[in-house]
Amino acid sequence: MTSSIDRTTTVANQESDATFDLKAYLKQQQVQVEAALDQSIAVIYPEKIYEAMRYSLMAGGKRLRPILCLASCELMGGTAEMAMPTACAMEMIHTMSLIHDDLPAMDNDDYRRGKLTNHKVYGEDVAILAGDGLLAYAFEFIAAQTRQVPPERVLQVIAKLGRAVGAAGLVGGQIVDLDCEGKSNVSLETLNFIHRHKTGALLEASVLCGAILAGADEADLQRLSRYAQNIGLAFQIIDDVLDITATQEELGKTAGKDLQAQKVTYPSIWGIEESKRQADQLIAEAKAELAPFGAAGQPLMALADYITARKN
Ligand code: GRG
Repeated sequence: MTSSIDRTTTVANQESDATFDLKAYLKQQQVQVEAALDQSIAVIYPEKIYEAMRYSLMAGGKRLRPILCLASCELMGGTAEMAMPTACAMEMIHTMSLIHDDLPAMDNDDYRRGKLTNHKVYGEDVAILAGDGLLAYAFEFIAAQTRQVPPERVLQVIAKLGRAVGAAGLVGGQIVDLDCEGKSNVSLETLNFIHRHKTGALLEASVLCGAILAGADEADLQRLSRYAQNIGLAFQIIDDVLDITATQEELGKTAGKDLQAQKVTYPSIWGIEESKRQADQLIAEAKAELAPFGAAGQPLMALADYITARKN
């Protein structure tokens, strides 16, 4: 991956078009995604598990991964309809990773998205199963619900997502993160490994799967991959900064957890100001990748800016 973390480069700072209304775009996309998610899972027998799955899935959140998936599909000439089942699957998997991450055996958190965590409401046993249920359903949902896309592209999406979620992705990042708990000598290289996998892999899969569904060629996939890897790392750097600077109300989860656990984070290595500078540099590099797409790249360009401008 190319990143300002490992090298120093001068990047032309691509500006988002001032006429692009990110707030309105996000609102409109969030409404579409919320409606599709709401339709995606019905509460049937055994109600307890479907209720627990829906509790976390419908608890809000920025819906960034589905929105990235829809935006990259549209950038590559596809439609929102083609990408919506995959966009929903991204959110199902993201939500399951949050449920499991919040468990006492992992991060042990009581609040998420401004609500009690899944295990606090339903118990640990049900929360584990709710996560498992969402994970399995995500793949079923893509396979069963995707329309107007050639089957080989759907297969490619399922393979890419499986890789992003497993030991080569989220699970691999999480295990190294757990290994680093209580250690003060975690290197920048290890920290980057953790977050490229734990956070970056699903953000990248969201962007790439949207593009694959639309039939993007290899050169565009490479370009979008570099865009996504850069916004993924910037996202985590800002997440670490917000853990220090934002309140519990703003975050919807316990603030100051990293400091409390004496976790090695980007601000603990670089300080807050340098962390923000590194994130800005990564966002500039991400946006530079979109230059060849011209005005069509505006939504992904503005979403990159949102990564560093967000308050939660
Ligand atoms: C994936 C099989 C499988 C198991 C889970 C627990 C685990 C393995 C991985 C941890 C993944 C994790 C929780 C990464 C953190 C990612 C992150 C920065 C989450 C916050 O994302 P936001 O800010 O949250 O987009 P909202 O609530 O807005 O969606």
